[in-house]
Amino acid sequence: MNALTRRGRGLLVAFEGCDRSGKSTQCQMLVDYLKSTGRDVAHLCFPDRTTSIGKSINSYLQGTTELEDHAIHLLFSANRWEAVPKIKELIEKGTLVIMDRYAFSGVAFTAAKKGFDVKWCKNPDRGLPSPDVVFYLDISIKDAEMRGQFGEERYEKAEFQQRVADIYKQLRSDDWKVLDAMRDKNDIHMEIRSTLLEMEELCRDAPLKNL
Ligand code: T5A
Ligand code: NA
Repeated sequence: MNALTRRGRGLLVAFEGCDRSGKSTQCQMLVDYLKSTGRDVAHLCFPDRTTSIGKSINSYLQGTTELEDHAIHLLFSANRWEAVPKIKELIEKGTLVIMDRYAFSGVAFTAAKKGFDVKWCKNPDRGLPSPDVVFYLDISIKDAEMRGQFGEERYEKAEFQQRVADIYKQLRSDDWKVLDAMRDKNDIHMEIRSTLLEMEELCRDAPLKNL
């Protein structure tokens, strides 16, 4: 039997990277592929702009409202915490949970602001389910800027994105798979697929950890 169709706990997978690195493209390709194999899969996005907290985040990102920097950081974290019961339930029933951004985005984007350190930024997310694997789409800010619509939302400025990239570098650990985001999207997808198979084999009998 293919490892991706075997029963057991689900796998928690996160995609991270600077804006326009191709996260949503790869999440969608992976979700479509897994569905085509008959696999039970859930696709989550953070921020989840559909909840009441998410609606406040959305208007902040679009520049319609202003929020104090600590306050918006806590809202991004709260927006993940409100999804935890669902994430745990999905993982327990064997679902592969694919997340477009997660806590590392929260840390990287706030710590890139003046007056914030990584340690403070990590605190509100402590205790969240830890992803089994983080796919980091690595792109230079110059290349990201060449892609569509860079510059429309609040954080989409080259200088700020460079600081975000520097913080992501500090956050990387051994469970991160760093992918060259400038390759053809199908090549990136194939690498993600094969890593996922390996990870599922490794994590099947281990409990989900916490951040
Ligand atoms: N944020 C988020 C915080 O500050 N704190 C937090 O806690 C969280 C969770 C919104 C903002 O919120 C911040 C970070 C963000 O600034 P979002 O909703 O994820 O986050 O942002 P979006 O604007 O939706 O998405 P991104 O800008 O991050 O883009 P993606 O998803 O990385 O890129 P994608 O897939 O949309 O692709 C961008 C373009 O590149 C092309 C695509 O077709 C598209 O045109 N492309 C490729 N081109 C060539 N080769 C490839 N391999 C390509 N892959 C994609
Ligand atoms: Na996206």
